[in-house]
Amino acid sequence: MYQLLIRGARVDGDLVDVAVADGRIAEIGPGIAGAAEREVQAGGRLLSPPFVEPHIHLDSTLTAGDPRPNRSGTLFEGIEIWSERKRRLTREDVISRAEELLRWQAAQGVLHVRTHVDVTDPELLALEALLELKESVGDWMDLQIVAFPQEGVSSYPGGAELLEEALRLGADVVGGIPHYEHTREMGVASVEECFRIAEKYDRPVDLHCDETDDPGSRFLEVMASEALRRDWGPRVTASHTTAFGSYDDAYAAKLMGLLTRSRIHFVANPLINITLQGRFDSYPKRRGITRVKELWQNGLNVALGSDNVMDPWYPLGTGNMLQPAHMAVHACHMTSREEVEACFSMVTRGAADALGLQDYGIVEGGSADFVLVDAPDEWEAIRRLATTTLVVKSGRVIAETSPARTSLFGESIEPAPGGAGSGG
Ligand code: 17E
Ligand code: FE2
Repeated sequence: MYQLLIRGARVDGDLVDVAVADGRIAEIGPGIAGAAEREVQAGGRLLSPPFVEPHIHLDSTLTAGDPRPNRSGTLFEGIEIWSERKRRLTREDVISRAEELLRWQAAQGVLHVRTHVDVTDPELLALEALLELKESVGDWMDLQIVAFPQEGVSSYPGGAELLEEALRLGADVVGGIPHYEHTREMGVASVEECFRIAEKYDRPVDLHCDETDDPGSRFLEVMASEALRRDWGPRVTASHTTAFGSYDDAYAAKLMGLLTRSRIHFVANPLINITLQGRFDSYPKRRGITRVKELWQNGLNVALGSDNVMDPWYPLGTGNMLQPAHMAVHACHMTSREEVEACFSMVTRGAADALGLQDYGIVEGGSADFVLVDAPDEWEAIRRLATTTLVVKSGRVIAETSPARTSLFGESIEPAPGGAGSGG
């Protein structure tokens, strides 16, 4: 007796059944015989490994408008507003908002989340709250916590000590923000300090890096060089790197050579990058997004994150990973079939790789973590911003959603005349 049997799902283009026993995938293949405690007719829907959120700020989520909206729409005003809101944080406030967002994400098929948490706070209150939350949601959500010094490592009084204390308390990843430090030299020093702490506590590094339109912001080269020197590429992530979209092509070509040798990971946050950047431009207005397409074409791993949901930096969002994927298709010119499929991978497999996840994917013997999406393939999932109808964690169905069904003049109508993915 299987725990769960999914019938007629699309896996890597094949129509198969997937049988689950003891929380693991027991068998994948056509027409599996046998009974199960629960059988689900997938109707040809895409069965994907779970969505992975590689970059979000759970300490600030669901505070939009409090104490005031971000009128300029810039990163800097967002940091000022957050700095005010931060003084009023309580353990209950952080836990309830962060948990609410994790529940939204789990309901939409996200089972792994890497959150940044601001540690430029002498009390480390949000960090302690999220460490507690990480334990209490562990049954259904795999949470990684990045110690993120929002107001600087070198520039904030005691910033380096607070960052190190966060690692001592149990943060999983070392964060940083070199472009926000007072001077170029302090930025370089902060990157070196982040790597020193990461080495000492044997933790990965994930820095907010060059999140600006200033083409003079060149800390990515410092990160890549530090990673290369230690042969640490796979445990280093450069988040945002929006200035890379403003570098001239001669410098970009040199940098790309260093990046491919370093093998570090990238996280772009297209919803937020396209909203926060370009705010100091008149026209033409820059897109303010890193070179997602070129990084991907050069074989580097790129993941896409939400970054923010309803906070001082971004007033919208639901935590649905198809939204940043959809935005990347547009803002990064990823419109061919292969490119759209790559954008889907950037919120699943690519994000899992950036987070260093083991035991991820639809394989016999692997953990039974997967989702059913109301579309026949990845292209259609993004095109339709399709509903995730079923979320399975360790063989247990934890969320179910009925997709919207529409009739026009009394007859049912689908957003996909012609069926599976006619585009590309
Ligand atoms: N803080 C920061 O420095 N950059 C961001 N994109 C967010 C917070 C959301
Ligand atoms: Fe961020």
